[in-house]
Amino acid sequence: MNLQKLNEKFSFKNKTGYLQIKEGKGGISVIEIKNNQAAAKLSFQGAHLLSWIPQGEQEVIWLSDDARFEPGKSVRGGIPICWPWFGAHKTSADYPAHGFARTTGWQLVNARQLAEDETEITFSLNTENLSKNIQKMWPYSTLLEYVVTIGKTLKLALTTTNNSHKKITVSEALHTYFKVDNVAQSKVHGLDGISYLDKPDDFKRKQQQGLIEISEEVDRVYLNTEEDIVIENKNREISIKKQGSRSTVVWNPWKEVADKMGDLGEAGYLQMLCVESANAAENTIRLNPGESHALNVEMSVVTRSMDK
Ligand code: TA6
Repeated sequence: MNLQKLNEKFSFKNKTGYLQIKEGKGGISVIEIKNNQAAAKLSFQGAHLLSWIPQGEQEVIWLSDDARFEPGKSVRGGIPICWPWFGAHKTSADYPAHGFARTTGWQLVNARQLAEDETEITFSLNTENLSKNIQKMWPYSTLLEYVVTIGKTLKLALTTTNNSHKKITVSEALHTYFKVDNVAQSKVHGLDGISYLDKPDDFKRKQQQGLIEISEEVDRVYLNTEEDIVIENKNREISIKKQGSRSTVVWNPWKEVADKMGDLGEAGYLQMLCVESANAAENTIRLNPGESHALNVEMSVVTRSMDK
């Protein structure tokens, strides 16, 4: 559907806010949303949330200054949807890391204002409608629905429905890049005592001792945990609550890896911290024909005045 038709169908503007659809960088359509509680931006490619600014707060989501917006290319920052596999594909090294959902065009199904003045966006991705190349990688008819509710909190609901006649296994992550003043002064609460796979140390299984602090590359898949997470950074706390997610991934590339990646911008790695609500490794999801699974996340932010 072209921009004009999309706006005829979904855009609105009233005293409490607006929703409009514009052509973004790389010719990729972007939804811009504003209501009394927050502002947000989402890309049609990957149903990729690019920005969320609650009223009275600073931007919560980090987006690289050097992010590349090209059809089929993943964007460095925001909330990429890793699906139907997390990380490298188990058997085919030439398949895209983190699956194909984040680099594919999604359908906008609905956009509406809710009673509490939040804005609810619904995207869907039906693998039956995707390219032959993707269907070769994923030959199972699967429907993905993603409902994003933008307000004082940010609610994300990613639901996978197996419409095929075979059992499917899915690993997934809402790969959120949070914006922090200085990652070296951040503390991640909620994972003390939890086992994790330590990617930089050959995925060795270890146990978290206390808070997570970042002073080098950190790339860990915490397992069998539904714990709430709090990212503490200077005078701001970002809270992440989840349901239907048994893994939490914590990642910061630090300087050497960031420089090699080439799209994190000048010292961008110091302003970002990924805390990802996921189902990965031994927490992979198995769905029989007709079954569904929902991964739900709700984020909120509190900024304390510095003079306390
Ligand atoms: O979630 C952490 C991670 O798996 C890291 O290992 C790193 O690869 C990161 O995702 C970014 O992956 P991408 O494919 O977006 O460059």
